[in-house]
Amino acid sequence: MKYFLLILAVLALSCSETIDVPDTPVEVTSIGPIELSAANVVVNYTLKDFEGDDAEITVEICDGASCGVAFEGSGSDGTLRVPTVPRDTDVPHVFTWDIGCGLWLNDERVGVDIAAEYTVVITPLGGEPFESEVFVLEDLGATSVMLECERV
Ligand SMILES: [Ca+2]
Repeated sequence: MKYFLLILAVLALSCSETIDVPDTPVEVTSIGPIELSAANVVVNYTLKDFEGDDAEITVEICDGASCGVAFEGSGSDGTLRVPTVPRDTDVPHVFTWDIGCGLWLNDERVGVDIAAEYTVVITPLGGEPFESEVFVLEDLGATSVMLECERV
């Protein structure tokens, strides 16, 4: 009996070791195309994770000087529990940015400039930031009329 318990203890120890397999962080593997749809900028992007873990992402809009968190619009895949299955493949997702509601910068909502050069930066929790090509809202077809926030 004593040996049996000893074997169980050894088995339990070796099992707990297998839990320490390192987790690979979620990767953003592409951003684009970036398009306009109604009052939203539609940001297509892909995520990849070796284990197929759900991702938590932060989506920021940067103008070269500062970055603010994009105000999420309708039809977006969200920023929490974003799926990355099938594992180890580029999984397509969509984030929609309500440009009328603008950005969160230092806990304040700030409006955007339709003529400014912006990039989208997506950062997965525990992973590396990925920056898009530069885009200009006006070039996507945005007008100043669209810069109204109906939800705040
Ligand atoms: Ca992972």
